[in-house]
Amino acid sequence: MLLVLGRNMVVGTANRCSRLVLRPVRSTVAAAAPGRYLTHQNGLPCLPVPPLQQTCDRYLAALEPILESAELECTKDLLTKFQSPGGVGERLQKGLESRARRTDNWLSDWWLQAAYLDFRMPVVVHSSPGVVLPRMQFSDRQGQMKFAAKLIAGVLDFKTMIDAETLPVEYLGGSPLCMHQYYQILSSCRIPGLKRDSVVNHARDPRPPTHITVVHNFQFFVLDVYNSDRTPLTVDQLYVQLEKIWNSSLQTNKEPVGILTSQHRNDWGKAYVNLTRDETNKESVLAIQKSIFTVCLDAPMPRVSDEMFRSRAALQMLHGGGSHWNSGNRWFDKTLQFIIGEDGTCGLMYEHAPAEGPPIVALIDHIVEYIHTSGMVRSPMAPLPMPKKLRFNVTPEIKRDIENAKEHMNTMVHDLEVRVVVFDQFGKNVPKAQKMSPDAFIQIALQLAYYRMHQRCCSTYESASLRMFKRGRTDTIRSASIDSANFVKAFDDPAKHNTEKVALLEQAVKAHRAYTDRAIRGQAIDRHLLGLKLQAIEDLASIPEIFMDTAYSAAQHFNLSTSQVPAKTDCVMCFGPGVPDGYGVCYNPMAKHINIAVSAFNSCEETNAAHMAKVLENTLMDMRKLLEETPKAKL
Ligand code: COA
Ligand code: HC5
Repeated sequence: MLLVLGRNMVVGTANRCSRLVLRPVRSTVAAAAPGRYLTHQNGLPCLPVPPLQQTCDRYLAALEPILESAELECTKDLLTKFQSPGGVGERLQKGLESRARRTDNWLSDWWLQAAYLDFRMPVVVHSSPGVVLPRMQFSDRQGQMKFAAKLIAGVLDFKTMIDAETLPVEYLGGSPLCMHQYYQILSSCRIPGLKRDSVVNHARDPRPPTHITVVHNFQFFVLDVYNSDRTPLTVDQLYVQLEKIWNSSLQTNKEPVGILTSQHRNDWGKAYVNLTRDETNKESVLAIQKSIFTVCLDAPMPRVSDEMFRSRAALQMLHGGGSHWNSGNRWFDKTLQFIIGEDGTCGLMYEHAPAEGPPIVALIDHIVEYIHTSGMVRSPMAPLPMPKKLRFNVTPEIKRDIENAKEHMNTMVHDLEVRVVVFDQFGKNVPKAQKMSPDAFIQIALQLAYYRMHQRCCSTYESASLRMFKRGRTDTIRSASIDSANFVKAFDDPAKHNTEKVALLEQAVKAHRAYTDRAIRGQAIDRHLLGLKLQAIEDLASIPEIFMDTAYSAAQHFNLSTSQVPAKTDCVMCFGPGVPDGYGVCYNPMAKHINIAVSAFNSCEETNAAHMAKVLENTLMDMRKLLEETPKAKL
């Protein structure tokens, strides 16, 4: 079973370019046997600290397309001063280098704090991504529960590999990747604090959890998913247990205690203290936090056209539709929440602190394969105990916190617009045929689409994996470059010849791919700059001027926040914009089509997700047309 399902984990084949690849399990189960995990991890290189001058030079180049020249001159002076011999930069760089010698990864703990645990905005919309699976073939309650049972069995099957440390090692650009994140996604949960959050992981407890939590009609249940002989419950057994849960949570008037987790983190931190003062509540919260994962059996959502189905599903994954729909049917702090509706909607949302998208997507690919290969095998039905309902005592104060959370959630729901499109004109095939990196091609199309809508270039974030390094997370590929700016300004200029436009496109794509290669090898600028800033906070009485500069805030104001998350499954991932006047764009490029989700805030006059999605589709087609109609310039 492990081998068959394991083989399905292959998400690509080794190639000369950088792409996440799970090595076929037949050869790697042996290589990744228990105990080998640590050997593998210990063999990974440590994240380097890039040279100071290199980062300063590249930072200046990255500012060029997004700043006016007068501002740029001012920043240039600040940078010269910063990196002068014996100056502040040198001192901080030495501090960072020393930190790198003392730790496995000079960045990862800082990154976890700065990007997640210190971030006080709600995790809903502002941090937690969603994954929308293709619409499943069920349209009633029985179908919903049968599917949930299979999904749970699929996750438990994946967990067997995690527990046995036999997960195949992933590769990127020919290099083995850090597998640490896979061990962080089950049995873990975020916990709110008054000023800073934390994450707990119970997977390595002396008695690791054997239960999941199931939530239906805002009521939480503990479902033990292992038999007394430690074998996982069969799909059949799980189905019977889910029916019991369903039938004992038919009331629809329960207080949505889970909606508290959607609040601003400081508010939730205060409400948490209040909630957990009561012993029963404390035990219930602990049971959710410790559970292996959560399954949300959602109430039906408003019907929409087939065209809008995935967009509505994306919203259901990101926020649940508001307090009148499914937003109370969640525990947003839970690392993994699978969400299943009655009408074939399914997907998940995950709390981002412990891991990036790729491990989550590998799990999804595994579950989908599992669901297709496993039937409802009838197993002998020894009676199982009734899943335990988690009780909450709701005092007037808690009730008030819930009402505040509901109101705030509904404001967020009204503000978020998401448009999912399946761009079906081409996928990775067309850029590959043009000898271009598909990811770079899509990123440059995004640059052009933004320029067409807003008549300017903007600071752009694309996630790059740092998992070539021990405990690596991400760095930023700044897709707005001098080369992309030259291209987007020329594209709609009738005075320019097509051969020139093609040459500029080729140059922009090449430059993007080169940036990507530097980023995944730990030579990008954003995390280094963050490290220098945090080192300054630790070492100095004042923050260096380069971080107080308006150029620095402009560079951090990512109007385009983007990420490629490839999957074998025909799914789409989504997340909210990074800034009030920005877009969140997540895409899954398949061989012949691209699934794209674009988000924006309704409260911002200038942005419009549906319009951006349309412009992006047109732009992709225009770029192909240009390439196909223009004879290549002789170089
Ligand atoms: N000519 C022909 N083919 C090319 C090519 C070229 N010039 N350049 C690349 N290709 C091919 C590659 O070989 C690869 O082939 P495959 O489909 O057989 O695997 C394919 O095109 C894709 O390569 P490319 O589009 O260049 O992108 P990538 O797969 O290397 O991905 C990143 C780039 C930045 C997405 C990747 O490096 C990364 O970091 N991924 C992780 C991102 C992440 O963590 N996201 C989630 C954050 S929560
Ligand atoms: C299920 C996949 C979700 C992708 C989420 C993602 O890309 O998060 C980025 C993480 C990072 O460190 O780059 C952050 N981003 C949403 C701002 C792009």
